[in-house]
Amino acid sequence: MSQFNKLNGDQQEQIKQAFEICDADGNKHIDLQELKEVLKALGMEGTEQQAKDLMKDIDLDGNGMISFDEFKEAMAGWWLGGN
Ligand SMILES: [Ca+2]
Ligand SMILES: [Ca+2]
Repeated sequence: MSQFNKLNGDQQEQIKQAFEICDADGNKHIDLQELKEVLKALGMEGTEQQAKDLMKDIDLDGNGMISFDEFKEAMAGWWLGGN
Protein backbone atom coordinates (compact mmCIF):
# COMPACT_ATOMS: atom_id res chain seq x y z
CA MET A 1 0.00 0.00 0.00
CA SER A 2 1.50 3.28 -1.10
CA GLN A 3 1.22 6.12 1.38
CA PHE A 4 2.27 8.52 -1.31
CA ASN A 5 -0.85 7.83 -3.34
CA LYS A 6 -2.99 8.95 -0.41
CA LEU A 7 -1.62 12.47 -0.66
CA ASN A 8 -3.23 15.09 -2.83
CA GLY A 9 -1.54 16.54 -5.92
CA ASP A 10 -0.13 19.57 -4.13
CA GLN A 11 1.46 17.42 -1.43
CA GLN A 12 2.95 15.06 -4.01
CA GLU A 13 4.35 18.05 -5.87
CA GLN A 14 5.93 19.40 -2.68
CA ILE A 15 7.61 16.05 -2.03
CA LYS A 16 9.00 16.00 -5.57
CA GLN A 17 10.41 19.46 -5.09
CA ALA A 18 11.88 18.53 -1.72
CA PHE A 19 13.61 15.55 -3.31
CA GLU A 20 15.15 17.74 -5.97
CA ILE A 21 16.43 20.14 -3.34
CA CYS A 22 17.93 17.30 -1.28
CA ASP A 23 19.51 15.71 -4.36
CA ALA A 24 22.14 18.41 -4.72
CA ASP A 25 24.06 16.82 -7.62
CA GLY A 26 20.91 15.77 -9.47
CA ASN A 27 21.74 12.06 -9.88
CA LYS A 28 18.24 11.01 -8.70
CA HIS A 29 19.57 9.56 -5.46
CA ILE A 30 20.26 11.13 -2.09
CA ASP A 31 23.53 9.86 -0.67
CA LEU A 32 24.88 10.15 2.88
CA GLN A 33 26.69 13.40 2.19
CA GLU A 34 23.57 15.00 0.74
CA LEU A 35 21.54 13.74 3.68
CA LYS A 36 23.93 15.45 6.09
CA GLU A 37 23.44 18.73 4.29
CA VAL A 38 19.67 18.26 4.48
CA LEU A 39 19.85 17.69 8.24
CA LYS A 40 21.92 20.85 8.64
CA ALA A 41 19.43 22.78 6.51
CA LEU A 42 16.71 21.57 8.87
CA GLY A 43 18.63 23.02 11.81
CA MET A 44 20.10 19.76 13.07
CA GLU A 45 23.75 19.02 13.63
CA GLY A 46 24.00 16.79 10.60
CA THR A 47 26.48 14.37 12.12
CA GLU A 48 27.56 11.16 10.40
CA GLN A 49 25.54 9.19 12.95
CA GLN A 50 22.33 11.17 12.47
CA ALA A 51 22.60 10.80 8.73
CA LYS A 52 23.29 7.07 8.98
CA ASP A 53 20.34 6.49 11.30
CA LEU A 54 18.02 8.35 8.99
CA MET A 55 19.42 6.59 5.95
CA LYS A 56 18.76 3.24 7.57
CA ASP A 57 15.11 4.19 8.12
CA ILE A 58 14.51 5.36 4.59
CA ASP A 59 16.83 3.17 2.51
CA LEU A 60 14.57 0.15 2.10
CA ASP A 61 16.71 -1.79 -0.38
CA GLY A 62 19.88 -1.10 1.60
CA ASN A 63 22.01 0.19 -1.26
CA GLY A 64 23.21 3.17 0.77
CA MET A 65 21.30 5.74 -1.24
CA ILE A 66 17.76 7.05 -1.16
CA SER A 67 15.84 6.80 -4.42
CA PHE A 68 12.76 8.90 -5.09
CA ASP A 69 10.55 5.86 -4.48
CA GLU A 70 12.06 5.41 -1.03
CA PHE A 71 12.00 9.13 -0.29
CA LYS A 72 8.40 9.69 -1.32
CA GLU A 73 7.08 6.85 0.83
CA ALA A 74 9.07 8.02 3.86
CA MET A 75 7.87 11.59 3.44
CA ALA A 76 4.28 10.50 2.88
CA GLY A 77 4.45 8.26 5.94
CA TRP A 78 5.63 11.13 8.14
CA TRP A 79 3.11 13.48 6.63
CA LEU A 80 0.24 11.10 7.26
CA GLY A 81 1.50 10.43 10.79
CA GLY A 82 2.90 6.93 10.97
CA ASN A 83 2.07 3.81 9.06
CA1 LIG B 1 22.60 12.94 -5.36
CA1 LIG C 1 17.98 2.67 -1.64
